Amino acid sequence: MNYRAMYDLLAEDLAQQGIDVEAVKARLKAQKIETPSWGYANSGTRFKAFAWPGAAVTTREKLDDAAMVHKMTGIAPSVALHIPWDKPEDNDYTAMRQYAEAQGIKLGAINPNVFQDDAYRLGSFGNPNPGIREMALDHILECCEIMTKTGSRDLSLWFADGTNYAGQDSLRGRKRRFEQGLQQVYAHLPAGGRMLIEYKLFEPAFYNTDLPDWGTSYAFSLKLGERAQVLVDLGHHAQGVNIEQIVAFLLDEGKLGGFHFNNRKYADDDLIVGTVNPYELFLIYNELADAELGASEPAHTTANNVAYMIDQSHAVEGKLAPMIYSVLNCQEAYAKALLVPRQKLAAAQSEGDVLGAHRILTEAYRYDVRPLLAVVREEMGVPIDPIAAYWASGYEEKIRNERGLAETSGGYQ
Ligand code: PSV
Ligand code: MN
Repeated sequence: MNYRAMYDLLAEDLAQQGIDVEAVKARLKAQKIETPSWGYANSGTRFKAFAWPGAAVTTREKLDDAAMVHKMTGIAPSVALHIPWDKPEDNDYTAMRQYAEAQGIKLGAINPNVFQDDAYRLGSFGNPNPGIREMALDHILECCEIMTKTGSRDLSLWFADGTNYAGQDSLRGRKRRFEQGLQQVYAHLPAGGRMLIEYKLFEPAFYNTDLPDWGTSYAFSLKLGERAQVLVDLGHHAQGVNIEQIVAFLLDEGKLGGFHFNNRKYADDDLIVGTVNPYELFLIYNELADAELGASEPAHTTANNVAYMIDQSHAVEGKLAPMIYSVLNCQEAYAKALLVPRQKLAAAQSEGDVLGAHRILTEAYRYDVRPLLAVVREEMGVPIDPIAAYWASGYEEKIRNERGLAETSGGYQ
């Protein structure tokens, strides 16, 4: 692809639309997507986990892989941790942080795990047994302390809580127990720390989940205070839900804290973002870009503090290449969103020009942004084609030879 010539044509066209291409490039260079430590380890469905040759087992290996994704893309500078999957045997999170920084990345959001222990069969914060609720609280408070050592801003909370049968437990009781648990955590957030509350419509509980939708997370975050915000995991909605509208609402209320990118064509959330519906991803980024660029508060401030994270652990398509692909899909969606001529769009909207407004938006989506991204990457000093560069780097063969086929996932060594 002669991307230079194509870029010149595109830049000329954008100038005519009144879009400052240098400002677009600056925003693209500042974009950040966090990758998950658990995305580099083996995983699968509840029927089978197919081991991938070279998949990471230790947290060091996961950090090495995340650093490689950052090296290829230039926009994945941090990695989310899952505790206890990433708990060091000696509890030395400072050493873990130093190791990550030596690889050129930072430690990101801390994800407590209150769903894997046998004690959590009937839930964590929702559990009818106060002793189990206490155990969950202790673990999450330990995670708050870990945040100070890892330098993490975000405590990312997801609960597997819920019930499977009508009458199994009191729905109002569970709601109140949750409220109490979250309040106790909120009171212990470290200075500068935030609490992100994730929701999921079903699974592993199927009659009800205690945090089933954005409205529930929003209501709790409102009661808790301004350091509690909502985390939108793209996989956790029913098929027809208009996610961009949820994003717009939360932005406007100053309550959008973060994303877990993936794809909702799965009964969980581990498919590469933007592979089935790149237009939807563009529409989500369009809301974000609109808030970022607009002067209206609190949407503007909120949009500039969103934690963009991937939550995918690929089962059949390898590990690093799909992670790079996911980062690039977010980059492409953001690039297109930045090309929307917002004044023109606002004018068409206020005139009630239904089709005109729709066309202005979709024309931006139809731009081929590959030449723009090639130039951005060239200027950032990262490979112009990150996927091809990854395959050519020899990294996949290296980890395959060094690590072999692991049966397990997890553990920091
Ligand atoms: C649950 O499905 C989830 O989306 C939560 O974010 C967890 O932290 C993550 O997956 C990994 O289990
Ligand atoms: Mn998630």
